[in-house]
Amino acid sequence: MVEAGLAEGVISRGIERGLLDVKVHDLRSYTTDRHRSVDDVPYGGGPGMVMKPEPLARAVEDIRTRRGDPDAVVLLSPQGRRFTQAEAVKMSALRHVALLCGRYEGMDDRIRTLVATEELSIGDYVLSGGELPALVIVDAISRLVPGVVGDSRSVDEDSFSRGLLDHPHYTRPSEFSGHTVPGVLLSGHHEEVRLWRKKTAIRRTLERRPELLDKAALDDEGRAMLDEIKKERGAP
Ligand code: JBZ
Repeated sequence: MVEAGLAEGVISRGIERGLLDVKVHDLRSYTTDRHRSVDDVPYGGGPGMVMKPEPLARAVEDIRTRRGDPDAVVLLSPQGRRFTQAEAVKMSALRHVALLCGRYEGMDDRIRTLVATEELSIGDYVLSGGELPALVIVDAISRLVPGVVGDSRSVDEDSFSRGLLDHPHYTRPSEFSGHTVPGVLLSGHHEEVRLWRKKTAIRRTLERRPELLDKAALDDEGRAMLDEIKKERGAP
């Protein structure tokens, strides 16, 4: 699952260009028993299986030996703090990150206390393992590595780097199914386009994710736009 995700899109381009180096470790190759078991029954009983600590600990030891000490050993788990764009920015400055993916009902907690340096979750929904969260994190970090995304202006303009939702986008044709493109975008007036995009981004954020506006660093112009939008909408 992880190899398939790494072989596509932005991540695979970053790897091809030598800007990223991602290695997947199969926990079964760190087992010693005949059945190559990575899980066992839970102490205390109950349904489901728990990941054994030894294969994970040996895998991280192998990483330390072959590739040097990681700057962070991140355990992916629903109990972790939320992975946000701010976390992605911090992690993109690190040289070497190990991501530990669980399967089954969970992991022996001694991996968290003895091996991991952080615990992260990508969001509040039930997943069957940490592999997709790990890919999400690799994708978010990779696009912040200089050169991975062709045009760095796209990265700077990405919705959450400004703390706001994105403005609407349009391309040709100018009329589709009876719906036209906002005239300002066809006008060629760059300053008016800039103002329209900024205001629609703020309006959408207010309508859909108002809590983001509390943290967004709006400049004087943005705050004036927000006041205007609130006036246009009438009493809250
Ligand atoms: C995550 C058992 O392994 C899991 C299961 C669910 C899960 C993770 C790992 S990481 N959910 C999340 O990021 O929310």
